[in-house]
Amino acid sequence: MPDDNFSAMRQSIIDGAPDTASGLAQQAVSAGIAPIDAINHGYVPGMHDVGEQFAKGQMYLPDMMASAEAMRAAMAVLEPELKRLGTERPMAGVVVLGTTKGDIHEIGKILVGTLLTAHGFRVHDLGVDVAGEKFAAKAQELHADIVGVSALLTTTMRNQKGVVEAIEKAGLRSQVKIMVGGAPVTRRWAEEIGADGYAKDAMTAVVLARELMAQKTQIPATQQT
Ligand code: HCB
Repeated sequence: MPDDNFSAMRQSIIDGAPDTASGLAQQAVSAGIAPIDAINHGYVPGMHDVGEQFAKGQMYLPDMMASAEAMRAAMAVLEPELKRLGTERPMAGVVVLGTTKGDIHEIGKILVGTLLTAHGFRVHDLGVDVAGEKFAAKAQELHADIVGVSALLTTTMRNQKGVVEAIEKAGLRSQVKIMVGGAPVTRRWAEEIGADGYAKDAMTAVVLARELMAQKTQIPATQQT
């Protein structure tokens, strides 16, 4: 796809224009463009520009909300395409996903869920503003392999630790792998709170989820003959 189209996608997010964002996504699908390329090269860079402009005081909250709306409009077109790919694959594992307590950012989490689904994972999305106990209860109910926790605010990333603790408290820690992500989150933070891994973006989350599944099925060296 020409770079012009990716630029137009990016601009549709900056402009907070849902109709344009969705129209461009439809064009991309009709042209046989991989949805993940449209997301990675078009729409996500637009969200990053919006974040930077907001941080510099060049954009206000209603603009940021309009941009989020445009992102959702594009995702509504691209998500079914990505999910269709997932149904053609064997089940890779069960993932419970959510944004941590106090935090309503959901775009990144939705993207992670969509890509995991596209790669054969069965994903249960708990939504936003989710307490640790709720993650633990759902993980128990679904016999989840992995819990994925998103946090976009420096004030809410500490609640990721609360999720790790809730899973420990529920006695599930040996069965459930925990991965964390979100703009302020780092690998170091993941280690500090006792999570099993950190992913910087949705595709890395898929790679990490596969690694965590492989770790789960590995026989500990002490039990090998
Ligand atoms: Co929001 N917001 N926001 N916001 N927001 C951020 C996050 C700031 C960085 C903007 C800034 O100042 N530069 C900032 C946080 C500063 C900080 O804490 N250090 C901020 C702020 C301050 C706020 C409010 C407090 C503003 C206010 O009210 N004054 C408020 C908080 C409300 C709350 O949560 N309690 C707020 C509100 C909003 C909305 C509602 C307007 C809107 C969210 C709409 C929605 O999601 N439905 C919004 C948005 C859109 C943003 C920015 C612009 C974009 C976030 C986004 O969608 N990024 C963001 C700026 C930024 O992040 N640069 C800004 C795109 C996605 C694709 O990236 O990082 O979310 P991602 O996800 C990646 C990656 O991290 C990873 O994979 C994803 C896909 O590639 N990943 C995981 C994510 N979760 C994972 C979990 C895993 O297990 C594994 C990988």
